[in-house]
Amino acid sequence: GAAMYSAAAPPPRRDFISVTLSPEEAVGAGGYNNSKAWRRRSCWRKWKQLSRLQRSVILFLFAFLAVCAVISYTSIGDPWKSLTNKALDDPRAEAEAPGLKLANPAVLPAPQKADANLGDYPKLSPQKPPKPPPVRRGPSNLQIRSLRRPKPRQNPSRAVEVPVQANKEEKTEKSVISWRGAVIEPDQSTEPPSNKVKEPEKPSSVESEDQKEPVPLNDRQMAVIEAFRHAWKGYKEFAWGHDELKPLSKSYSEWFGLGLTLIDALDTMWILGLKEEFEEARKWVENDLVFDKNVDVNLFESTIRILGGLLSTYHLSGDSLFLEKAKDIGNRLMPAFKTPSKIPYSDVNIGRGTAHPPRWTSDSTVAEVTSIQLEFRELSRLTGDEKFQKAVDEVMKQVHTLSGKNDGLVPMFINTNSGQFTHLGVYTLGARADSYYEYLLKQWIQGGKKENELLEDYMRAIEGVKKHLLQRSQPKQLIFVGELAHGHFSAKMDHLVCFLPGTLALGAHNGLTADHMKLAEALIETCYQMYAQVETGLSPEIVHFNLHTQKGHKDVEIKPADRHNLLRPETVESLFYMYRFTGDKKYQDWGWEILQNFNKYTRVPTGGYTSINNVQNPRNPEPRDKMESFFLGETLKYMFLLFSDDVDLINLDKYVFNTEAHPLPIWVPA
Ligand code: DMJ
Repeated sequence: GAAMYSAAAPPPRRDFISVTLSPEEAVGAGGYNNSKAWRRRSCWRKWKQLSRLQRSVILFLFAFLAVCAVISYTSIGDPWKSLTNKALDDPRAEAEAPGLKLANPAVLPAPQKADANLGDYPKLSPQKPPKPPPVRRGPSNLQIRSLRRPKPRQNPSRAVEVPVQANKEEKTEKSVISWRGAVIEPDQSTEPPSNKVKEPEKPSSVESEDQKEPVPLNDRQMAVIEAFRHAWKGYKEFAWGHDELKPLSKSYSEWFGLGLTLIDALDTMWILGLKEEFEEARKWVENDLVFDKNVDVNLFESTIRILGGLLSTYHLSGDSLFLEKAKDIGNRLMPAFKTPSKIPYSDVNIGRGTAHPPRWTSDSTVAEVTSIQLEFRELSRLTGDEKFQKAVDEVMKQVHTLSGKNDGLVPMFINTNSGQFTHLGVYTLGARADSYYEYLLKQWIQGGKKENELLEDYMRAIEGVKKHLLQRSQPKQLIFVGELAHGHFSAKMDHLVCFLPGTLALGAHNGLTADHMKLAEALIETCYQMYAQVETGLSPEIVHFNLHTQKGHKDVEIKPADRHNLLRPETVESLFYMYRFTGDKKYQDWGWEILQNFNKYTRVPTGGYTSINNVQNPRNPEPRDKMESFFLGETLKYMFLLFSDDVDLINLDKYVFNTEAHPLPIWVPA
């Protein structure tokens, strides 16, 4: 190649000849004047011919041009960037994609559809507590299908508009209610009721009934139906129309002589879909239930079981017979409120229209006078007669302002003359105080979450529980609710207290602090252990928790006087709420264990179930020969609801259960 080059090229210069040429270049070099090699050579030659100064000037110019090029490149990017910012500054863009502008614009691509990025940005409604996972797992409706009920005999939906006292006090402001960490979003609460009373709207469950697909019952629900039928068999055969079955002696006992078990069980039969049994019981109510009797009844017990049972059955069935009976008993109970203080007496003679306190005292029980409100308030709403509501609201108003509370915790007695608490200094969530706390929350829910005093009292009381009554047991560290007597803590807990986890969970579901749900979860575990740690797997009436580790000792200790079981509902009730709100199947499993143990130790072969005297002796639990009405009214009802996956089977956003498990409607705006 060098030879060919030298033949065609000008005389070589050493430094130049050293350039390596490919054959093609050589050809080109020989053949074409405008070849790259030639141009390169001539440029280089010219460069070499320049003076040092000239070269410096040229180099400077090159450098200057390079700087200009960089600057102009940057300014070419600017219109791109400003376009992006313009789009973000556009208020319409902001409206379409709120919050988008706050994102780092540097990383934004060209403007794009606003909602493409929205999923990444949480909506700003932080006051709503996170919803529990939906529990509905099967086809909806059960109640409806299972009701297999008669058509309502009378459509109760005609509106009668009458003013009601409590509604006059309504405050329509929609401010956020807040109490020491409890925040209730106004949107969550229902509209304040109008000041007109309505005949009941057809309950939603009844309305939608015919359109809903039947939900097949599962095996556990079938087992509850079987248990109910077995209990009913005994009642029907040996105690029909009487208060309680005595299943061993195949007879009955009377308390008020008003068919207590039959009335308490009416809505359970409805919910379980026991149409024939329901029809038969209805006939008894129509033909044989007479309140015009010279008999003393306990105001609280007859309100929660009879008035409550009749009202809920009326709502579920739409049958006006039950409303008529409810009005009758409601009116007959009113003399109880004629006291110097307006705090009602414990007993009423429903035939004579007279009332009196127990023989030995003029005191009433606090839980009793504060756990009749749901029923009387609903009776006012249904009848348009405000006297029922006025009477029970007056009690709450007085109790709200009374002294003698301890951080929201109330004593157990109240005097009907003075209207003051008595026997001060003893605080429990068990007998004589329990449902006071339950009804604070439930009245607030019933009335559409607008009666702030009720909520305040409830929240304060739960703080009081946390401050004074909670302790941990040994060895399992179970959180339990003890009692306080004149400053001394006692590790005693009634089974009755096991309503509390369910109530706390209901409050949390209605927007109260999530902290309540945590406590509910801890307490329901404790209530379950009150069954699981006992020989029969059934809880005694009262337990004492161990505060100190002792070798061979469980958390739960039982005193001989406390080892009976009355077939009470509270733990199963709370299991139902916990399952509804969490969907955690363990609660169903615990309830299933309890049902099996009731079957094992309390079932009487000839019909019925019985209370037992000794939960610690599986070989002889010592049957007591009595089936309490709440076993059918509450325990089996809550079992059935616990095993259901249908949240519309007594939807807890539409109904509130009274303390005897009778569902009453939550008041909705007119
Ligand atoms: C029922 O009558 C009610 O649940 C009441 O609130 C407490 N006692 C019994 C059930 O244990």
